[in-house]
Amino acid sequence: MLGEYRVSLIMPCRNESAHLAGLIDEVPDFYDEIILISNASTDDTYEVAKDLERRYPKLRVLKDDRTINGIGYGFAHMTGMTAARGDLLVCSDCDGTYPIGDTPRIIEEMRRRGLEFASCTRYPAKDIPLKLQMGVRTLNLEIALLYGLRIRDSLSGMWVFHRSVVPKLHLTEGDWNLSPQIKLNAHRYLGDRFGEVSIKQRARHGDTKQRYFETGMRHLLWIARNRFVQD
Ligand SMILES: Nc1nc2c(ncn2[C@@H]2O[C@H](COP(=O)(O)OP(=O)(O)OP(=O)(O)O)[C@@H](O)[C@H]2O)c(=O)[nH]1
Ligand SMILES: [Mg+2]
Repeated sequence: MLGEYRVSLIMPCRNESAHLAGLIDEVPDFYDEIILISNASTDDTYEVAKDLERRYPKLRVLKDDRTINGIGYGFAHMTGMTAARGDLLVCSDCDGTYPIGDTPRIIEEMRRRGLEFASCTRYPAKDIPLKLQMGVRTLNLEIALLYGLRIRDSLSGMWVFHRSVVPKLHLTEGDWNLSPQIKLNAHRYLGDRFGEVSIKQRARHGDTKQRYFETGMRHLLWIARNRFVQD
């Protein structure tokens, strides 16, 4: 609990079995439930998570193996949001990069600024590789030009929001494009009640499997197409 709020942590995971136990062990006590959604894992992520579920009463392990071009990040998040029972939802990667312990500070800032949805921005940051920074900046610029929305981190994977907001977000994207979609729709449907809150990213547990260039190009095209199909 945080004040009057029950808090759910939602984390999609694919092939993260090696560090799941450490990650779950470090989840702060204020979370009332932890929802892990394995998606098309080819290692023993699901089995390891199910084993942890027996030891951690707050942990709920789900499976959603739907994919688009091999990716199911968006499907996993949507499944997690539907299953969540908390008043406040915190979505994050399960690779240790996002500071899930910062939620009390983030909620305090949301309260102060009257936000219903906070996207947690990693930028400006000096320690993120330049090629990733350039990719995110390019997408930020595209969003500013096409949608008139000035945003610092179009690809942040950590969001904090009230559960009542979920139906207003009109999420549909099952692949990585859920990430820009959730921010664009939050801005579109919530207006000033959407905002960014600063966080500091940490080093990833395990090796990355992300295809940065390919994923970036898919985002670039999706953001443009979405602008012209949405009205
Ligand atoms: N459900 C689902 N989750 C995925 C998929 N690919 C990766 N994930 C998970 O989604 C989160 C984000 O994926 P990452 O591989 O960390 O991608 P990234 O954050 O863009 O890149 P790095 O952190 O630099 O590797 C992680 O928790 C992954 O385990 C997928 O296709 N489906
Ligand atoms: Mg990550």
